[in-house]
Amino acid sequence: MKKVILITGCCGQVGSQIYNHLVLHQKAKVIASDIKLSANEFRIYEQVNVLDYQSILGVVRRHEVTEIYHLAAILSSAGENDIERAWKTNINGLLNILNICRDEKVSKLFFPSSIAVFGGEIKNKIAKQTQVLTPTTMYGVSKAAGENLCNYYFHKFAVDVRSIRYPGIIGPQLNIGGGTTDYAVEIFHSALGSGKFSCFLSADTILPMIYIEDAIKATVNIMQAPTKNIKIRTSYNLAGFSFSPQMISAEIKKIIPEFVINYAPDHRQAIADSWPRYINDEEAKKDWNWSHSYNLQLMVETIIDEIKSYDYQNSNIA
Ligand code: AKB
Repeated sequence: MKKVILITGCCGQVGSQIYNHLVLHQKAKVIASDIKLSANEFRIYEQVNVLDYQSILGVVRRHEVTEIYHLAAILSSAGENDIERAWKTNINGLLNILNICRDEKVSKLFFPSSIAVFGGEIKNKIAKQTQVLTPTTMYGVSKAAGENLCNYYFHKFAVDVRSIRYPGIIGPQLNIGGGTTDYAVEIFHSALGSGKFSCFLSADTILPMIYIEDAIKATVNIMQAPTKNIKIRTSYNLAGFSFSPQMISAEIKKIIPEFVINYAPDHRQAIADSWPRYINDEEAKKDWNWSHSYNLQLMVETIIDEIKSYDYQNSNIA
């Protein structure tokens, strides 16, 4: 059977890069979709609102979709501005996708969860796989519920759904929005533009992060792993490396010595403070052989080189 992959939320940071990766590396027809009216950068594009069951069903049937990467979501900071919209998009959207996977025999589904599922008391600020989930944002609440929904559909209806708790994903592309970790993307564009950056988190706020290439590698790896290796059907912890605004600005200054950062924490500080600083991802390492390749220094060097060589301000996609 021919592999046909549908990506929802394809205009976003992760969707656009997964699209690039799958188009380049897999023998598959890849269909990009998003709520936006049109997106010329994709070969096959469908405008889809994940809350519109019939329109997703139409796309899945028309293209005979065999796998879905469901990336459409409202992130942590944006979600707090309209909690009902965040809940509906993140949960009703997922439910539509899960039902379609079950009924249309879509063979695999990827669901991104997040470090935002954590909150409250976390010993030494290191989140274990089995951490009790007490999220502090509607995004985190919806992702924690989404993980359980996925687990339920796997056990009840045999939907082969695989999931990762993404740390903050950092890359050169500017198509981010609504996240608490967005500062660590914006900082590069300011450093290379005006040379100044006003950071909305305090200097010492350490958060778990990952370079986008590693995040894409993890996503593809978990989707390709043999079914028997996927022991966790809620969501796997995933770690790259952890850093604070002060630490990343020190790395940037090694390359751009005149760079100036100042700190003006806003409402996102409380969200960041509720998250762990470090992630224990032993299960992902053990079950599907996960390891990350980038550290802070390599990521900073790579992103600065990439931004210098490409006009990201005017493009959604590399
Ligand atoms: C956010 O900041 O909301 C996201 C996330 C950590 O899931 N980047």
